[in-house]
Amino acid sequence: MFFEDSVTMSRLLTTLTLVFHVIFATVGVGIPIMISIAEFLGIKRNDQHLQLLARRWTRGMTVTIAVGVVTGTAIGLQLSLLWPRFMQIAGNVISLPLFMEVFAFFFEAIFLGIYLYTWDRFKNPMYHWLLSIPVIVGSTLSAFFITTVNSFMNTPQGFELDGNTVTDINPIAAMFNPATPTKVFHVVASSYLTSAAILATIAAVMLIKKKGSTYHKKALKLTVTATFIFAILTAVAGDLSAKFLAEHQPEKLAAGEWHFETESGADLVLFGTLNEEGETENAIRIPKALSFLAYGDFNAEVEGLNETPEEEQPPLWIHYMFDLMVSIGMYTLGVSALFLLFWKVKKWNEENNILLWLIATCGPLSMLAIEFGWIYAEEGRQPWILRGIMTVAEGATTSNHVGLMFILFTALYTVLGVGCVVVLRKMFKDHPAEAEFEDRYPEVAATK
Ligand code: HEB
Ligand code: HEB
Repeated sequence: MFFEDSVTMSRLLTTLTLVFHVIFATVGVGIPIMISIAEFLGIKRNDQHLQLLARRWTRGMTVTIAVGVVTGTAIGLQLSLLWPRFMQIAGNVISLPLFMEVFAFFFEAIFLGIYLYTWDRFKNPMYHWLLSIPVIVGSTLSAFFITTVNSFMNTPQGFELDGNTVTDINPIAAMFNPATPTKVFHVVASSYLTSAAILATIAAVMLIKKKGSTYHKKALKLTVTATFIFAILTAVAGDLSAKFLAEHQPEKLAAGEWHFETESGADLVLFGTLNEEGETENAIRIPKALSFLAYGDFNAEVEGLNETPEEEQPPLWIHYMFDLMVSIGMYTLGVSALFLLFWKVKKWNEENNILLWLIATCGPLSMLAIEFGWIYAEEGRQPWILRGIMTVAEGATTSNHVGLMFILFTALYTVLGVGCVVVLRKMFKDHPAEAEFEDRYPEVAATK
């Protein structure tokens, strides 16, 4: 039974934990920059609505951070428990950034604490705004360090392997491996995008429910503009990631694109199905686009999956993960562009329900794209846990109690997830923005 197979169960438990953690990690990385932008513009334009936005977003973030810490700690624990042989090698080489992530987190947490408790304490509010910078730096560094670890799994370097012993360790070379630049860029950009999109969703939903006010209209404009900018950044980073794969992990790109034979001027295959002979059917083919995506040249040669030995090929279903991720990216870019366009042409945005609904879908879809992106990146590395060095099966524990752990952790995440939603809803429902605005800025509220 698969329930007793320790490799399968270890993979399932790790997947469950990461899928859950990444929701909170993404928000933890992206919301600080949105808070900072809102506060900065609020001070510059003397706009109390924007300042209130920053305050309320900060309050919400403290709740998601708490969950992020618990799930992050669960990952740390599980890494040693479930992947002891992997950690034996990786722990030696890559423990520096693993440790540094904890450091970055403390850095972020300390400044977030100061930020939270020093609103209205400075004569010049810009000093308070300055405190948001170390929060951004801390959370983005957190993503940087942890992503270097993941990059290392894809392109391991910075050590020699002599049987089972690791020698010649160079932690800096391990951290700055070939996968690091594109992965860090794409992870950070997509976290910013997703956070902006989620905040846009909230504003749009409030306006659809006609519970919206000036506060939510301003929130909508700010968050959709940010969504647009970060969607462009994410697309640029994604393009660079594909070029990285073409050079360093061709089998991941080939499996993701259903590109089986090496050829120049390779077509890009979108969606479709595979028949019994393993041929692609019902797909949209964009001539030569894969060559362009991979090398910026329509006639470049792209390595096919057939060059990789069969037992080292990633699963072919990751094709759908890639296509869905890219489609969502294009969708958020399109919707936010449409909104900005109409903003210039006509000021009927916040009353147009169709546009509001389109924006409302961007947040949840972006979060899905994050999950699809990680699944693509991780499944695309299979069967390796350390590409070319150790397979997932070799890295796993042989304990047969993982099944029980799986049940316990599922229960934990259910409680955390439900708790988080309940607390956030209570926090914001019981204290609507308009009421808080009137409390805080009675003179301004009276004139508007
Ligand atoms: Fe993590 C936490 C991010 C993965 C471990 N993270 C955390 C945080 C963040 C993050 C931001 C903080 C909290 C909040 O803010 O919310 N991560 C991240 C990302 C990723 C990750 C982006 C990718 C997916 N992690 C991870 C992994 C691991 C981890 C893989 C393992 C190793 N985390 C962690 C921990 C924690 C966290 C442990 C808690 C805190 C401390 O540091 O202690
Ligand atoms: Fe992404 C991953 C591309 C969009 C999120 N991506 C990934 C990859 C690639 C890509 C190639 C792999 C890498 C490696 O493995 O190294 N994308 C892309 C493109 C696009 C995109 C081309 C279009 C524009 N994404 C996107 C979006 C999102 C994302 C929209 C969200 C929001 N991704 C992602 C993630 C991941 C990916 C999270 C995982 C991590 C890495 O980087 O890897």
